[in-house]
Amino acid sequence: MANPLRLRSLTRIVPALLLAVLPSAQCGAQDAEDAGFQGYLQVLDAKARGAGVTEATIARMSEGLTFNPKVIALDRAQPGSGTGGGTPPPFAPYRRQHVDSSRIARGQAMAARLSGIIPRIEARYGVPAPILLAIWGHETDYGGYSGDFDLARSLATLAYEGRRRDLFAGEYVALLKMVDLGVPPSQLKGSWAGAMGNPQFLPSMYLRIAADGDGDGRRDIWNDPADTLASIANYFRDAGWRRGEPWGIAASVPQGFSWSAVRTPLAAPVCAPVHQRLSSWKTVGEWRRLGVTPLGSARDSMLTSLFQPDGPGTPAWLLTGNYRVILQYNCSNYYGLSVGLLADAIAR
Ligand SMILES: [Ca+2]
Repeated sequence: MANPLRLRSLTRIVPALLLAVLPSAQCGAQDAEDAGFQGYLQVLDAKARGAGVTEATIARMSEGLTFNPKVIALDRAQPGSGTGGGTPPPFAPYRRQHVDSSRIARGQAMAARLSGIIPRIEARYGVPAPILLAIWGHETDYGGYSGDFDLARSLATLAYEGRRRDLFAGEYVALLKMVDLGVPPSQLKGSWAGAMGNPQFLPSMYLRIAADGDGDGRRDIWNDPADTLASIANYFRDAGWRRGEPWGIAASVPQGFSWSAVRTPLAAPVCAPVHQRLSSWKTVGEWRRLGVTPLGSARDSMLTSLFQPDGPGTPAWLLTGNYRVILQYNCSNYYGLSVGLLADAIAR
């Protein structure tokens, strides 16, 4: 089973600027690439057949499919696939960009518009609606953009290129299974890395997690807000969101606080650099004894880790296990914090 943390990190929206600076197609090389690609499509077809996909769908989806060099260029431009390392950028500008007044207001307007269905979804999955809306707001700006790459073409190209062949071959087969389940192929557009719809699910995630929020028998994560929220909620419940627990709480850290004493001794099996920036786990009561004070009410027995992304004298947070669930959706501390803060602002 592919690791969902890595899957999520592939689905970031890459600035449109990048597209503008891609080299123009090198025709000879591309012809050779296309020939190899056409051969590889037969391998994918066989995999799909082995997984029980119908012949009609296999033929329909692979017909006329071509290699997409733009997808490979975008993949190679990803953070972590070459450049990177060094000091992390500051959080404050990220926060200003993602937790802005417009995104807050539109989240609140969406909450008001969906007030008829929200209580049912919250009761069923145990995840607060502001968290679901904040994810939706981060992923696609509440459906404002969800990508227009042809997903069959993107996934087959990434599988053919081979850096993560098993992962993307599996996603290609999952995409075909969606068609067998009745999802119209015209719907299958998304990010260059294969994420689609309001919650930016990969095909395997759609098959496993997408939910029917309005009970019409379809799981429409592209157009239906109820299905969108229920699907994100189902993801969170599945990832271990604890009902009734916050994601975190702002905290004040005393001057001269000794960070070295609270450094985490654990190396996370996945996404280690992200988890490494968070302190060891302590109860709120233990943090209080170290002089770290929650800025609001917090149960003394609640287990949290401390994070002060921009260093001494800047905002800090005590983060619960639910914060780590947000990281499972997209493994980035700034994403996680920004989702939590947007959710708090929407709830206000
Ligand atoms: Ca539905």
